[in-house]
This record gives sequence, C-alpha cells and structure tokens, in this order.
Amino acid sequence: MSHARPAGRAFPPGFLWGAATAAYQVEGAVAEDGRGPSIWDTFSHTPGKVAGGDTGDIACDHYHRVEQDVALMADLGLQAYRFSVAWPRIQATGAGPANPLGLAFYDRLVDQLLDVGIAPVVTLYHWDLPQALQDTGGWASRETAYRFADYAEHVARALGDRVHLWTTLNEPWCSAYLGHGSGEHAPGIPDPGLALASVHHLNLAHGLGARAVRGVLGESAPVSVTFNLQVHQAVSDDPADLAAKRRIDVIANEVFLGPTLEGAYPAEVFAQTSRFTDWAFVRDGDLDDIHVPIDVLGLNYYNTSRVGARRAPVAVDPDAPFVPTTAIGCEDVEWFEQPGPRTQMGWNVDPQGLTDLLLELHARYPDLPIMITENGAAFDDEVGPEGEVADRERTAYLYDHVDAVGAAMDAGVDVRGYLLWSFMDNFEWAWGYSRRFGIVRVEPGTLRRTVKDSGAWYRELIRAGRLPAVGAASTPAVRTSLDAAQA
Ligand code: IFM
Repeated sequence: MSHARPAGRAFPPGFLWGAATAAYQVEGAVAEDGRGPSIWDTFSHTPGKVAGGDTGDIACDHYHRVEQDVALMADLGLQAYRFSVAWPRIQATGAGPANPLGLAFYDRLVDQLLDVGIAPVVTLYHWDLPQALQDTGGWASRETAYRFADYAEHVARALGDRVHLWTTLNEPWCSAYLGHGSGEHAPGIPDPGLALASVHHLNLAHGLGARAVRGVLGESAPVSVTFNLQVHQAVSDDPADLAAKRRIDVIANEVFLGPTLEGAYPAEVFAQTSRFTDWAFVRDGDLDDIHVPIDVLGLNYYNTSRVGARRAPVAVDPDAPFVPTTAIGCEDVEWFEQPGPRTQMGWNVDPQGLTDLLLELHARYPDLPIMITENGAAFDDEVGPEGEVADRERTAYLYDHVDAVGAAMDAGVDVRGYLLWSFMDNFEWAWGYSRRFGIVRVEPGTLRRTVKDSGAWYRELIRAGRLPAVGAASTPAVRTSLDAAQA
C-alpha cells in the first residue's frame, strides 16, 4: 500500500497543534523527591503483567531531561504540550498536604513551556493512582473521588492560570474496564461489579475535580475531560445487529457521556448490568455533581470496531463470578474482523471513523468544542545508522487522520486542536517498550532522542498550517538543539 500523499488541506489560524505524553510513561524517577508508589509501579513490577518485564522506573527519564525535551518541542514548533501530573508526586499516599518538590517539577515545566511559547495542557489523572488509595479500594471506592478533588485543588493552586486547558481524567474507560474488566491494566482486578463502581467513581471524580479547579481559579477556568470513545460500526442494518451495537455503545461510551454531558446514566445500563451490580453506589446528588459544564471535550481516537448480534450463543458459566471482558453485560455481542491495514498494536486504520465520530458528537452536542487530545500509531520502526527513522507509515497515518479532522471541520464541527500521541516513544503500558508511538525516537539504553521523519513532517505541518505531502523524497531531517548535546 502506498504511503505517498499530495500536499493537502489548510487549517485555520489559531488551531492548536501539539503532542501528548503521560507521567508514568515518560518521567521515570519513580522514587525521587518524595514520589510515592502508584498502582502502575506495583503492576509493572508484578511478574507477567508487562511485556518483557518492563517498568516505568526510568522510562524516558523525562523527569531529569525535561529542559532538553522542552527545547526539542520548541524545535518541532509545537504549540501545545499535553502532559499529566503524577498524583503520587503531589501526594505520596493520595491524601494530605502537597509535596512541594513534586509541585515544583510541574511548576518549572509549565514555566519552561511558556518561555518558549508552548501552551501547557494538563491532565490530572492518567492512570497512576497512588497505591495507598488502591489499598483502601481504589476507584471502586467512593472515597477516591473525594481524594481526587483534594489533589486537583493542590495542583490548581500551584499551576494556576498558566494552564491553557485542565483535563480531569484521561480515558476513564481504561481505568475502569482494563483495570477491572479485563485486568490487563493496573490494578488488574477482573471483576465487573468493581469495574462499574469504578465507572461511577471516576465520573464523580471528574465532576468534583472540575469543581475543585474552578473553586481555586474561578468559574472561567478552562476544564475538559478526555474520553476514548469507541467507534462501533454495526455489521448490518438488521435490528438485532443495531441492538447489539447499542449495548456495547452503552457500556463503553454512554456511561461516560451520559452523566458528564447530560446528567444521567443511559436507562438501559441498569438492566444490562444487573447481574453484576445494583448501582447502589450512585447516591442522591451525584449526577448533579458530575454534570459540570466543560469548555472542551477531549477526544482520543485510534481505530474502529465492527459489531453485531452474536451468531452462535456463548457459554456463560452461571457459577463464574465474572465474565472477564471489558464489554460487561454484552455476551450477546460479537466482534467481526475489520478490513484494512493495521498498526503494530493490531488496531485497524480507519480515518473515516474519526470524521464520523466528530460529526456524531457535533450533532449531539452542537455547542461543545472538541480537542483531539490523542491520535497516533505504533509501527515497528526501522532505525538507520544515525538513529534516523523513515517512518512513512506513521506519517501517512497522521496525514490521513489530520485530514479526517479537517473534513469534519469543513462540515461545521468545532475542533480546537490536534495533540498527537506521542511526542516520544515511551512505556506503552502492558506492552512495555515494545510498541513505539513517538515522532521522536528514544533509543533504548542511551535514551538518546532523534526526531523521526514523522516529526519533521509534523513540524512542517505546524509551520505551514497545511498538510505537507508525504512523498517519495522524504522530508529533510530535522537538526535540533539536542543533536549537538547528545553527540
Ligand atoms: O499510550 C496510550 C495512552 O497512555 C492512552 N491512550 C492510548 C495510548 C496508546 O495506547
């Protein structure tokens, strides 16, 4: 399949171009300056949980190399950097006073970004729950939502109005369902009842956290939440297939969209999940707390899936305490092979799915601006003798998805920016370092950074404000301020 693309569409001035990372995936320094252990420290150090036994102990060493990394972002012309704050750096046990050394790291980072004209986009929770809070129940416990609001208040006080956009949670779907449904993410407890309690307490944490940020910074503080909404395409228009799609939509998407944006859970979810919980954890007043106005909806998009009614019945063991899946209460839903190319994650490449999702969200929430807070691809990069990476597949993926965003904007969707995943190769959770999403290569061992061809292409996109060609002659390599320092 050809990866060549002609020069393409232009984007309006003011559209924000950036890149994203998350604390545990890049920082390292897990035991420094008062940081406590998180559930990901525990999980990654548990044999068999992460490919290759990898951990985030050192990761990209961003904690120590942050100045260089910000200089590299500036060389790439990034206009925004989306990073997450590690909760256990701010409160080692998830409660009590803030750790000044932890806050100081992010305080410096924000200043460094602003010094070079990069807008800080802060995610308060990207999965690194303090282990001490897990020990008292984690997200399955209501108390964690209140602790999150206290933590959010500490961070808001420290970083204040220097932050361009506050995001409460990243992909609560993963925290709830990979953490407690399939168990492939920390804390790795497959139990649908706990997963659904976690859904609710994450929603509550979003509402309380957003209110805490605004309590410190005022009602005009820009607040968002980031969802990885799953794009399910029905395999046919048969009512049974459409009903199957609705069931999985309810459990994957509506349990987040409903409470946060509409103030209610979808009615069907209670019957659909009654085998696992009675939802007694939803208390009077919770939905009002959760339904806080947001300024922007953050959207992470990677791929799509095809679903329909299950063709052959699946055996559900009535004695089994749970069905170990992320699709809770969806045993009658079947997944079908998606056509098309795939990334190294096995995810199909479907840029049209992004346009469709944006159009659907806009039709449903016409006044809510959207920011693409993640989009990108892992490929098995081939590395040249100087560490260079001619990652044409990744560049073509980015081109097609940026183009898909542009198509939605042409159709009237208010998209404010595109923050690709990821600024650099990093710890890809259960896949360890075996999956690389970066536009900057991080050399294993030396951690040397080298801008990939996709990074050079992205720099040109930002400079020109329009899609550069992905061509036979690759974009010239980027020489950066880091090259001399690392030589
Ligand atoms: O690396 C992750 C990120 O932490 C959350 N969104 C998806 C990315 C790729 O899997």
